Amino acid sequence: MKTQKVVTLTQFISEQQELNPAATGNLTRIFQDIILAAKIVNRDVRKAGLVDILGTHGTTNIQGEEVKKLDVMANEEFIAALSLGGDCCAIISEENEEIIRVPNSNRASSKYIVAMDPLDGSSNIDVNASIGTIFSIFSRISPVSTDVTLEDCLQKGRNQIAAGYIIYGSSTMLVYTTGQGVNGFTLDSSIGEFCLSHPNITIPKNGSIYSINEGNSIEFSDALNTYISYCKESDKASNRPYSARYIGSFIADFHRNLLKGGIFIYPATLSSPNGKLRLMYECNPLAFIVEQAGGKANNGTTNIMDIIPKQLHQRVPLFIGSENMVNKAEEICSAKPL
Ligand code: AHM
Ligand code: MG
Repeated sequence: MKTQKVVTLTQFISEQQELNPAATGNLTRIFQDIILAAKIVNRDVRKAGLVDILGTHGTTNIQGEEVKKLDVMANEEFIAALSLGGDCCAIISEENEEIIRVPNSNRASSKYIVAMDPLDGSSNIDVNASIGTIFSIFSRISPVSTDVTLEDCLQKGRNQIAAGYIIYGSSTMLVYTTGQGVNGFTLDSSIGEFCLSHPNITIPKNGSIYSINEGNSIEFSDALNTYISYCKESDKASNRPYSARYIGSFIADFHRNLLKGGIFIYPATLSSPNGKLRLMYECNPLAFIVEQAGGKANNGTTNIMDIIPKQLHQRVPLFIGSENMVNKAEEICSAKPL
């Protein structure tokens, strides 16, 4: 019987590091922190359906401990793992208004800043749909011996050193890039390891899925509604009409479109002119991944990773996915802007 070689995420990262003579190993260590937190959050997410049995948020469970909401728990797990590791000096989290400055992060290796959405799509927990963690890693600009500044944290997406996400779906996967392609690892819970399952992920240049909350179309620009009508037209050559697929959990919608080809849009609307999704820890990391996979992400006109952030929790409109689909949406939308 032929046995297949299993490559774990830890092995894969170490091998990648050995190929890079300039690597110091610090990034590898920060990944270890993220992997540990991901496994803990995965364990908690898998117990989500038992919340009613074990206690709900604000109550105590059968062990007499206070039960926290899953997104609060995930935030605490990631902050704890990143703070203990010693290579991260600051964290930007969707759950925290301010920069989290990691105490005692004055080691020479403590140069990384991590921006994260610890549990995206958390409104889907109650209905057992996929949710995810998104992360983006970049280096501070100021010297390590000084306090981390706002300028260190407000860097454009082009400066990302690594980015990734964990999807807690029918299986749990970690997908990441360090700028040398995109690889996906599935958690084998029997051995507690993420194993390489999706090497060198590429997104098809053309897809046949469009993902947008069309219920808001009364608030969309005329140009965007023209693009949506385009998606529904019949044209065999371009695979139209496209299929509409929208779960309302960004990672789940993104992951499907990454593997199958498609476009995800969270646009500007009349009541939310900057859209809903956050630049630093939702749009930038997935823009890095999609670009590394051969796709594209913009805000309708500008590449997401070229946007200079002005605020930690800044929102931006987002068009992301298969390159030709994003180009077409841009072409139609730029003809008739909002
Ligand atoms: P969250 O960070 O509060 O979970 O919100 C982000 C989520 C995304 O996962 C998803 O794409 C979007 O909100 C769905 O929004 P809407 O319900 O407006 O379509
Ligand atoms: Mg979110």
